[in-house]
Parts: sequence; structure tokens; C-alpha cells
Amino acid sequence: MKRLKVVVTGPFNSGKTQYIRTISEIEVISTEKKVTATDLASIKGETTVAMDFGKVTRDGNKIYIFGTPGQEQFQIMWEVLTENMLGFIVIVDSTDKERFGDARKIIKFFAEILEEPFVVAANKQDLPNALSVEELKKELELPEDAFILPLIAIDKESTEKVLDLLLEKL
Ligand SMILES: Nc1nc2c(ncn2[C@@H]2O[C@H](COP(=O)(O)OP(=O)(O)O)[C@@H](O)[C@H]2O)c(=O)[nH]1
Ligand SMILES: [Mg+2]
Repeated sequence: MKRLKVVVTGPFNSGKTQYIRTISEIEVISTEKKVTATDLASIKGETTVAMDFGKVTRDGNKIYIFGTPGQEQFQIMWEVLTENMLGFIVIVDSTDKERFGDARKIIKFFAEILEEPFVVAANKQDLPNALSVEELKKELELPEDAFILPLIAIDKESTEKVLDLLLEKL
């Protein structure tokens, strides 16, 4: 049995906590606190300040999934959580153009310091105004050979497809 560490990251409100809650076999350990940033408090009341933690079993191996906070003010946790990870998933809200800039920044930050493979997940595909995978790939200026999949983080099968693609690339 191997123990594998995977990190889930992405901008504020993109669906990271939801993703881990949907896929995890154990009750997720979350660290949600009241949103203090005044520009974000109207979007949702609570946000991840340290991490989310969930667990999945695959082929007898244990996959430990760590979710990061989305806001830059908690960036120190990105460094803590990415230690010894094998790969990461970047969750982007496909309807939230305002935060595509943050998504680009996060991808740059992680891809530059970490050589591990990653998969971008174009989340909230159930919403009518969601950009398609191809459209999002352009908006995020991802290279042609980047791994990007559609995601509905509230749908278990959809969350598993994203994890399986990442595990295939490890
Ligand atoms: N319709 C829809 N809503 C989603 C989906 N994924 C997440 N959400 C909602 O988006 C909001 C932000 O999700 P959350 O997991 O807290 O985002 P985080 O800040 O990245 O951890 C919540 O209200 C979720 O219920 C999805 O696939 N479809
Ligand atoms: Mg969260």
C-alpha cells in the first residue's frame, strides 16, 4: 500500500472545498472562517483559511487530498501543503471571468516552483454560462498539451474523472 499526497488549489469560490467533500471517503476536515475581505464577503460567508483534508482509496493505495485556501493572503499555506505532494489539481470556476487572472497567477506560482504534474478542472459545467474547456484553456493561456477536463464538483463521478487523470500522469 502506497500513500500518495495530492493537492487541490484554485481561486476563491472556485469549488475546491466542494470537490474534496464530494470525492472523499471520510468526512472532510475543514478550516472555514468568516470572510474578512470586504470585496469577497458578499460572495460567501465562510472560506478556507488553512486547509481541507480528505481521503480516497485507489488500487489499494491511500490518496491524501489537501485543499488550499484560495486567497493570496493565505499563501504561506500553499508552501506548507505542497511539500512532498505528487501532483495537483487546479479548480477554476468556468463562469467567473473576474477570477481568471487569479487562476493564471496560481497556475504560474505552482508550475514554476513545482515540477509535479497537474490537471486543470473547468468547474461548474452545470451552470448555463460556463465556458467550455477549450474556451477556458484560451482564457488561462494554457499550453496546447496542458491537461484540462470539465468538472461538476457536486457530481461524484465527475470529481473522480479529474483525480483519475492526475493519477494516470503521476
Ligand atoms: N452549481 C455548482 N456550484 C458549485 C460547484 N462546485 C462548487 N459550487 C458552489 O460554489 C461555491 C464555492 O464552493 P467552495 O467549495 O466553497 O469554493 P472554494 O472557495 O474553492 O473552497 C459553493 O456555493 C459551492 O456550492 C459546481 O460544480 N456547480
Ligand atoms: Mg474552500
